[in-house]
Amino acid sequence: MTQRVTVTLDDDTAGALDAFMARRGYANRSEAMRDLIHGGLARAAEEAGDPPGDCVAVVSFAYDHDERELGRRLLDTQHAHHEIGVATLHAHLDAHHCVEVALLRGPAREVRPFAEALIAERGVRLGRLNLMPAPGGAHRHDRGHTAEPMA
Ligand code: NI
Repeated sequence: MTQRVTVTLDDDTAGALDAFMARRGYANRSEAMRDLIHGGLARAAEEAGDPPGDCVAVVSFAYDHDERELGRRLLDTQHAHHEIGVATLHAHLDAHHCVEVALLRGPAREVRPFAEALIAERGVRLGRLNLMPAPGGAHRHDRGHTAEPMA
């Protein structure tokens, strides 16, 4: 189901919208405005607090491979939170610089502090956290709880 909403924009705002669409490659205004509305609503939801159920989070950051013990500290921190880590992508950008993307899933009260701690590590730069409610809501954390012990 969709609804048609008519919006009146002053010329400056319409011009800014057209410039935004040109920069991002949008073909029509409805699509651009939908994305802008979704972005604004997501920010508003974030200001209102984290979702009560599970969330999915993408943490991205860059760091200097030469920073003393940093790679090791990041790895240790992630192992200590293995139950909310889903996947990690690491790329060696050049001889010194790494970029990492960690995908997390779990209760926001666990995911957010962990993500913020990663970003706050000394030597970590350009840290960004994108946290969203998990599609499908709560998720049973049965990994590691129901598995038979390894022989
Ligand atoms: Ni690397």
